[in-house]
Amino acid sequence: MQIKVNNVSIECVKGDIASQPDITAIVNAANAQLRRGGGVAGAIHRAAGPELEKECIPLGPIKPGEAVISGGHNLPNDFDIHCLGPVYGNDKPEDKRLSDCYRNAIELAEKHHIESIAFPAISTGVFGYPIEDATTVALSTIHSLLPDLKHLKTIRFVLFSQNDYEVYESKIKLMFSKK
Ligand code: AR6
Repeated sequence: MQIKVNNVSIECVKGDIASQPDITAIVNAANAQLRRGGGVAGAIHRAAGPELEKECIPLGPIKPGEAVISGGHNLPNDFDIHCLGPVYGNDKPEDKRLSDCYRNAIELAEKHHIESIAFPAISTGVFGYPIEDATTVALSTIHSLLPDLKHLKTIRFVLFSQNDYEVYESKIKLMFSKK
C-alpha cells in the first residue's frame, strides 16, 4: 500500500529488504560489531558480498539507537544504513532507542541527499520487540520528521511476514491518512 503525505510517499510492501532495486538506501537491522548476522543482516550481507563487512567493521561498534552509513557494494542500492535496534527487555528505554534508530537513519539519508529509503521492522526478530509496539514507534517517529524532510520522497517499510505487513498497513492508514 502507499499513501502520499506532504509530497512524500509512505509505503509498505511484503518482501525482502535486499531486493528493493528502485530504492537508493536500505536500512540494516545490524549487530553492534556491524558483522554478518542472521535475518535482515544476513540477507543484506549475502547480497552485498564480503566487501560490505570489510567497510563496516571499522565503523563499529555502535550503541543501541545509533546508525552509520556504508556503500551498497553488490546490492542494487547505492547505500546501506546500519542501525542497532534495542534488545527488548534489555536496552531501556526501548521505545526511545528504537525511535533513535529511525530518526538517525532518516537524518543520515537527508545528509547524503538520498531520495528513497527502505526500512525493515528493526528489533522485531532476534531482538524480540513486539511488532505492534515497534510499528507504533517506527511510524510515529517518521510522522514527526515529515515536515523537516528536504530530499526524501519515498519511505518504504519492507515486511517479511503477512502478519507484520497487515500491522503496518492498518497503522499507516490510521496514523497518516487524515494528515
Ligand atoms: N527482509 C525483510 N525483513 C526481514 C528479512 C528480510 N530479508 N529477514 C528477516 N526479516 P532481525 P533484529 C524480518 O532478526 O530483531 C541479526 O542476526 C524479521 O522477520 O533481522 O533487529 C543481527 O546480526 C523481523 O520481523 O533483526 C543482530 O544480531 C525483522 O525483519 C540481530 O539479528 C527484524 O529481524 C538484530 O535483530
